[in-house]
Amino acid sequence: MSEKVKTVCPYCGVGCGLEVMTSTDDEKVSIGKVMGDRTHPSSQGKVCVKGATVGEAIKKSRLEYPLWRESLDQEFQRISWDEAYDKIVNQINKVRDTIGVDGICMYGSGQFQTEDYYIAQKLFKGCLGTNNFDANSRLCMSSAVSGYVGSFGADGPPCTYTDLENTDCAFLVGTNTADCHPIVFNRLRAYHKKNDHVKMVVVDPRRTATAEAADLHLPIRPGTDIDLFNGIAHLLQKWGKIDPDFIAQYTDNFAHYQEIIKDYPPEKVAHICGIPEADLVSAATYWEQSNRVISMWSMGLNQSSEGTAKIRTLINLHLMTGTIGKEGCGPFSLTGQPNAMGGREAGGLAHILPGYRLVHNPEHRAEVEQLWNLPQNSISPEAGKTAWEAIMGLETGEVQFYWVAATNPVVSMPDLERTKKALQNSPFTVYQDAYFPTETAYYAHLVLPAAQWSEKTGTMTNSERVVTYCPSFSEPVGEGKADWEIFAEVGRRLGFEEYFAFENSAQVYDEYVSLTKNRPCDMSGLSHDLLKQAPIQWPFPEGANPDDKYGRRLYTDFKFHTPNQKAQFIAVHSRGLAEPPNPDYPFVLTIGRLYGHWHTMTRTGRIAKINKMHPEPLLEIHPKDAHQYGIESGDMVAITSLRGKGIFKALVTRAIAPRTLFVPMHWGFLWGENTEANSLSHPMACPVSKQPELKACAVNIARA
Ligand SMILES: Nc1nc2c(c(=O)[nH]1)N[C@H]1C(S)=C(S)[C@@H](COP(=O)(O)OP(=O)(O)OC[C@H]3O[C@@H](n4cnc5c(=O)[nH]c(N)nc54)[C@H](O)[C@@H]3O)O[C@H]1N2
Ligand SMILES: Nc1nc2c(c(=O)[nH]1)N[C@H]1C(S)=C(S)[C@@H](COP(=O)(O)OP(=O)(O)OC[C@H]3O[C@@H](n4cnc5c(=O)[nH]c(N)nc54)[C@H](O)[C@@H]3O)O[C@H]1N2
Ligand code: SF4
Ligand SMILES: [Mo]
Repeated sequence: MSEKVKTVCPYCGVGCGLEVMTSTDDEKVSIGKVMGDRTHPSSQGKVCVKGATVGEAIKKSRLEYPLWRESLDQEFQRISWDEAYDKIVNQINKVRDTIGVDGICMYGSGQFQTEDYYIAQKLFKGCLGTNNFDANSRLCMSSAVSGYVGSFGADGPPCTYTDLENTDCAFLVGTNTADCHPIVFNRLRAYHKKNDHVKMVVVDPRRTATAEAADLHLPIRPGTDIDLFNGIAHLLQKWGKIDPDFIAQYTDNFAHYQEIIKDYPPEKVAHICGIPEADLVSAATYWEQSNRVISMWSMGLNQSSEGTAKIRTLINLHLMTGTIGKEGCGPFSLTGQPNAMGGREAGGLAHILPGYRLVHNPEHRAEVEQLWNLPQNSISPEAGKTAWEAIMGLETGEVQFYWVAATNPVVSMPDLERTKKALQNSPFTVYQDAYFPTETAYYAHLVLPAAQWSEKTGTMTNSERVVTYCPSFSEPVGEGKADWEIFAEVGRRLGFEEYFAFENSAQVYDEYVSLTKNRPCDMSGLSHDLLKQAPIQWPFPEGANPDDKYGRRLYTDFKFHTPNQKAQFIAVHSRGLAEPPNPDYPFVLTIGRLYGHWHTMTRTGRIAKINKMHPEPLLEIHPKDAHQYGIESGDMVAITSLRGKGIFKALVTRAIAPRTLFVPMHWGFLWGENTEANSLSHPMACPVSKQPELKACAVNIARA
């Protein structure tokens, strides 16, 4: 028997709708062809190579049973779930009784479904009373979150993808959209091609596939985005292309900002950014001549030691020109992971709570305590440990129970050698993943088999706030369980039975959406039953019209979530890179992504078509630098930083700015020798968002 199932792609934050062909033989379901779902509003039937091939790796190399070892030098032994739960509960209780509950940490993921996220928050922040839940989104989206919160008073990307098809100018900064958000890029590109007046500007030190398609590419020096934005603002101000009514009625702090941007004449800015002055003027002219401007960004801005300030200075440009809350306008953060957005909504970072609430806000804590039926002051007023702070806690011994789920930090965390040492110091690491082995399994005491996409039911929210229902349509492999079920069972065994009395994920979802009521991300009108019919964009409060599912942007009334409802300008100068190039390490290394591979390759490394596309990681280097060091394409090059080293094959190319190098992040120690990019990177982070500067570290090179 064969069937067609609708779901969402489990890779990137574009959130493409998929139709998966399944066939059932002897009650065993196998996954067949995967196609785009034409009825999905976000993707309209399109998919990229990752979505199209996802079925091929779902059942390969899976972890089937819980495995345990007393210490990292021993072999794993199979144990039962009962034994695994006992070990977790015993260690949690031991840590609570000895060093206290803040010795317990979870490190989760934007690849959780919202239901997984929600149950983990309830267990950690509510029942246990520690905010030590952070996610890989700390390395990914946290600057976007704090940028929106700072400027608008709440998180939430205000745009919808339809704005891409109604703009006069798309301003893409620090995003290789063509490779990393391909279907969003296709929508924009098709519209751009059809409409001569529409401009596309790309700001990126590399000439990426995205930059190739642009009318104007600004290959700025890494880390000079704030200078560029302040420089554009300087010109707009000088030309009088600002919206004084909008500024007066709907914003604060413009006068201070005006003072700051005086310091940014074009000749100075062009020099700092390393671009021709004429190109800077062209970029500002596009803003000037366009009534509708949409900006898009991802890791080139977020992964920065001044990530929040970068995003807020970009938002400044929208505030001064009144390009927000209107069709074809707005500052649009592209989320990386399939459910990074759901994680934000459910409170899945160490400083936030479900429903876009903040740990530091006493009213927010009280509301959540009440909704959870917990005694007053159950939720700690202190933000928990961020991704990197938890690693530091393992180093010092402050963390004695470390639970990792749906992320592979032994590839993706900064300063990998230090990360590995810290993990070796961990008395108890639980690692919950679908695949085995992965690099992180080598550092775990207990590994738990997770059911993954296609094997568990839940929801995910994409970059434009569209929530899609993802049903289970095949059996978990071995004894794999949904993440939320594992968290709930641990909660029950810790004595919190009444808080985790859920029979299925639909019930979890019903409780979760009730916590969003009257919040900026109100989705209290959603349920699994409703979402089974079609994906729906939030806000979607109880009683919302079910026919009005898509195409709504935020802030159409220009009322923001700050106390006086006004958006806030920020007036700042750049502090530059945390680790600038210097005589010993004269290059800036930037680490990012390739079109075909997904992160640490647990799925895409097992797909023949994708491996053929990208057989190995290459080091991109400019011909001028290559010549100076006697390097030719194909030569092996040793890269060193203060923290570690790597050896990569060179690709000499003009697609990268001189004195800047690029390597992909994907190849951990299981997939290559000396190809761990993050052994070079550093953990220095934005002071507001605590997001590490994964996009830039100082390195030296030599022929290997
Ligand atoms: N194929 C593929 N797609 C993916 C993923 C994947 O693994 N593979 N992962 C998903 C996830 S989780 C994420 S977060 C997104 C990431 O999506 P992107 O952010 O688009 O991807 P990156 O390659 O990490 O970085 C984007 C660009 O930032 C540029 N950059 C570096 N430094 C600076 C700077 O100082 N200023 C500016 N303006 N630009 C700079 C880099 O040159 C790079 O081209 O992709 C998502 N989509
Ligand atoms: N230098 C540098 N470092 C970076 C970045 C960069 O640009 N430069 N990008 C950063 C960013 S933005 C991100 S998002 C991270 C990504 O880094 P990671 O999160 O480490 O990467 P993934 O390979 O996506 O890891 C997800 C894991 O979850 C497993 N998995 C999949 N589905 C499920 C499930 O349903 N349940 C469970 N329990 N497991 C599941 C997969 O097998 C995989 O092992 O890397 C960060 N690190
Ligand atoms: S663009 Fe993203 S969501 Fe769409 S198919 Fe590709 S990886 Fe999946
Ligand atoms: Mo990400």
